[in-house]
Amino acid sequence: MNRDSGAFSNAGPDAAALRNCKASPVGGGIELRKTICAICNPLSHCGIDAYVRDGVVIKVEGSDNPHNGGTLCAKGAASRQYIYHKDRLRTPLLRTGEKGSGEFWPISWEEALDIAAQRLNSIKEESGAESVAFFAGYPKWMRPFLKRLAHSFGSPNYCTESSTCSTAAFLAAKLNYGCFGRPDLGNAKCLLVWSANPFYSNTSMVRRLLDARDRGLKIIEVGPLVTPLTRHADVHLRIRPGTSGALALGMANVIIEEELYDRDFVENWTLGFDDFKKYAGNFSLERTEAITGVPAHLTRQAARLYAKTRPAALQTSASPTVHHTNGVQNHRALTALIGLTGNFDVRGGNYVRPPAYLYVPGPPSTREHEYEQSRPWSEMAPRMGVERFPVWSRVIAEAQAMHLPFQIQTETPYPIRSVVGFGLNHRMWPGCDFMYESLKKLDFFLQVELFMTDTCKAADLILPACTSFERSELKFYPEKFVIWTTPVIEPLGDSRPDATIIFDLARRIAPEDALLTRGYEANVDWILEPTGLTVEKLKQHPGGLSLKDIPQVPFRKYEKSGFPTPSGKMEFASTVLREFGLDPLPAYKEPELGPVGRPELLKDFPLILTTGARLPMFVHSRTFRLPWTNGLRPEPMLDINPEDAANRDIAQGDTVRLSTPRNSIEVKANITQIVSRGVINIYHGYRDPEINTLFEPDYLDPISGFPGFKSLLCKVEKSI
Ligand SMILES: Nc1nc2c(c(=O)[nH]1)N[C@H]1C(S)=C(S)[C@@H](COP(=O)(O)OP(=O)(O)OC[C@H]3O[C@@H](n4cnc5c(=O)[nH]c(N)nc54)[C@H](O)[C@@H]3O)O[C@H]1N2
Ligand SMILES: Nc1nc2c(c(=O)[nH]1)N[C@H]1C(S)=C(S)[C@@H](COP(=O)(O)OP(=O)(O)OC[C@H]3O[C@@H](n4cnc5c(=O)[nH]c(N)nc54)[C@H](O)[C@@H]3O)O[C@H]1N2
Ligand code: SF4
Ligand SMILES: [Mo]
Repeated sequence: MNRDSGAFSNAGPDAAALRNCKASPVGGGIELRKTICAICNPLSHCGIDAYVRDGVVIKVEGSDNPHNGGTLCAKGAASRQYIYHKDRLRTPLLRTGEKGSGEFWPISWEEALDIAAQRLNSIKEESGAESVAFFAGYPKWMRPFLKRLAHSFGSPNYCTESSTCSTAAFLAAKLNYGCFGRPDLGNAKCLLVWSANPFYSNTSMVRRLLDARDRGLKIIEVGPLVTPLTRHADVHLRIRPGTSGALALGMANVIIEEELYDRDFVENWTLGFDDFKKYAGNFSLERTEAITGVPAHLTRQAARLYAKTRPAALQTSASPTVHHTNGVQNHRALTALIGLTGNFDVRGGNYVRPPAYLYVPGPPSTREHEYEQSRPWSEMAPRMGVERFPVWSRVIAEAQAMHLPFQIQTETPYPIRSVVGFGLNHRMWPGCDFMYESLKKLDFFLQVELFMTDTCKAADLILPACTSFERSELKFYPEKFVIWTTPVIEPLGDSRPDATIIFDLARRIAPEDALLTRGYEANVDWILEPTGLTVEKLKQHPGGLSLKDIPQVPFRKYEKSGFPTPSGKMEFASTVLREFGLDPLPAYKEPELGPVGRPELLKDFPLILTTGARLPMFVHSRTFRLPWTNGLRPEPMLDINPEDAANRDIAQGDTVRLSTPRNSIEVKANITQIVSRGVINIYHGYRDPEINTLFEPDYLDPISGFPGFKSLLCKVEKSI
């Protein structure tokens, strides 16, 4: 297929050409300094050339970092607006008014750290260390240090934004395989993209994807929305939100019936295949079509294409398939297709590589996970939510943050009296008003943030953090590249890097941890030890270092050591789920508040709401405040199909009321074919209206605790 030469063109400059075409003059007091952008996720973190004059960033460009090769997205291009925004916190602030009033008084760092230590240590003494929860929001770079701090303080309650992102997908993959394999895109001949839209959510992958397409890669896309990927796809399976499990079982049924599966792998390396085969047999193409809305012939075509084109890889997403009340089982069903077709840990399939650092696959491997867990679980109180989400607690080494507001409110089995939040955004939670009220109930809420957000207003003490431009951090890239960044400017005002704050707190609240008290760089050196790298060595390469002579990780590692599951095999029938009395097969259940799950609601709420499909210019709550990015969509909008709009007399740009059984909000209508009839799509994270008030706080998958953000009955009416 010919690629358009428009917005998604792959014709990026190579590194040498890039160096020659730099427009910005260097000299005359302008210096070029290298750093990374950390506005979006750690699989991106593009290299940046920052032009600095008189200690101020005056311009940014994409650097020759092999990951982004000179490119930046709209958000990264707006970095100056992010760094210098008027809402940036510049000094520690102590609450003086009522909680929520936003009245604070500036104090010094010494005072602030002493107050924090005094409050945290006395709550620990009175109620136990577990009554302090530590939380990291979407920012991730401080996580290993924060987790260690929590454990060394004595609290098992370290949790993160990943309680709504990626971890449920990881959990599902772990139940099936014990580990997780990413697509080996460079060698795949077919890519099954199951609910991911890299054109918006992972732009640095797009060049590689289009290169592979030029080499003849077949693409199958699964997802309810039309995306920029759709025009590159050979088949698009446009499912009803929340029905991935049924579609995957329907595809598995075709693959098994037509004997397209990998008999050798299935016979030697799997557990529960016969039961799986029998169960999948219930998902005839007709029944699958009735559930998912995908025409039978397309499901068959996709199943054949994926199973017959070897090797084939599955690209899953961190969130859309698990943002449902049936998410884990759906995700298990679709990742089962990898083993069924013999594409697990093979060249061009889903390739398992040990983690390097912070979600980036290696090699080399660091000691990140060993570092984080400074105290065994057995020496701490049970984690919050362990009874409610026992499977999560067995498999995932964090607490489930969706339970946090419940335990603050009920104080059962023990009270949570304090939260130490790094970038905590209450609007991330379903029923975010309930989360906000819960935060206000705390005895001591310490928030470390870049900006004065609404969540900050519920805090007792706010500490100002700084951006990636103002700090040093360790960053590995899958392209065998590593960088220890040097701050390109001084931290704004009195702000400090999160890591500095953590190590300063550690000296006051975890003084017996001999490693933590040695400070940031010594801790990074400890983590780096198996790689042979040190911070000192990395400092000699301020632009980053290419890692040479790293041996290739072998394929089919299970042939040597088995799968890291209880049975040592890939588990179509999960031993862990069986142990907890749950269905061991990836059984399909309807989304709870869906047209089949709750037919009695259909009369009043006839549409299906899916929230949070990514937009290229926004990252959750972060970039709404930047003029360049916000200018691309100045007002919140919901996407509605032309027929649904016409039936409701709604015209483009009309103000409409979007309601669920819990709440309703007003927003503008965007009439578009990207959603099918019956589906409403809206971005999340807006300050006003608050999308997540539409969800009950307990609208959660009982296995993972993940919110059902992407399937919920709703209605839309024209506002009068
Ligand atoms: N309805 C709906 N809700 C969703 C989703 C959805 O699809 N639909 N998606 C879910 C998913 S997958 C995710 S990942 C979450 C997003 O989770 P959130 O944690 O809400 O993400 P952000 O808004 O990006 O970041 C939170 C805060 O971190 C602050 N911050 C940024 N950088 C730093 C830093 O370096 N240090 C510190 N201390 N703070 C910093 C930002 O200013 C921001 O206020 O939302 C979830 N919520
Ligand atoms: N620009 C930008 N990039 C981001 C982020 C951001 O906020 N902005 N957030 C980052 C984060 S935290 C995450 S988790 C990732 C997520 O990013 P992606 O993995 O790309 O996920 P989405 O864009 O939410 O959704 C991708 C597609 O999933 C499909 N989908 C929606 N509902 C369903 C469903 O019920 N079933 C199936 N099978 N498919 C469905 C839709 O068709 C949608 O186009 O993006 C990361 N990158
Ligand atoms: S926001 Fe854009 S420039 Fe920054 S890391 Fe993400 S993709 Fe790269
Ligand atoms: Mo996410």
